[in-house]
Amino acid sequence: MKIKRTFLSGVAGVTLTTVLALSSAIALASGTHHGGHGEKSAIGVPGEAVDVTRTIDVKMHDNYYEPEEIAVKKGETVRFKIVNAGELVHEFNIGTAAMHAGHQKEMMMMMKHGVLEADKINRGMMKMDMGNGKTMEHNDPNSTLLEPKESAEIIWKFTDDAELEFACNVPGHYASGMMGDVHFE
Ligand SMILES: [Cu+2]
Repeated sequence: MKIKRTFLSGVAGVTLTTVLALSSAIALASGTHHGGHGEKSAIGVPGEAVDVTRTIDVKMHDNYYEPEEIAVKKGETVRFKIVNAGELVHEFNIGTAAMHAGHQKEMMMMMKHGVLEADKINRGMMKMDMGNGKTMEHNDPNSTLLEPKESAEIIWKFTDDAELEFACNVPGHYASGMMGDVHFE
């Protein structure tokens, strides 16, 4: 995906249609490489409590995770116990680099609309229609967004050994290094 971004910025003069056609061809190629039908399925699926074989404690600080990296096995169901030990809002989100990049834009909008503040989440506002039939609700099973001192659990089944990262997409946090790799053993 880093290659794609560089590619896009390098061909600013080419028509948008051409760029889109080329970049989707690249996306398809990398999707095939990971053996999945699109990135969404490759990141895994929400897990069942009965299948949990391991618990990983994750502490979120300003602005880094403890641990910095995570190792899992393909097919494993992991319970993540996530605590926000920092003084800022943080997110724990399992996805690909491209998914995180997309989510960062959404979070930027949330901050712009006052839904998200540096140390506060205005959850009531998340249900508001943004005028396009969409809300800014954040209840995806692969992520949790927490205020300072809040905690949450995510049970996740890693179905594919895709190139995954856990990351915080609160504006500025990913760029300052609040992300880590998911390694497959
Ligand atoms: Cu953060």
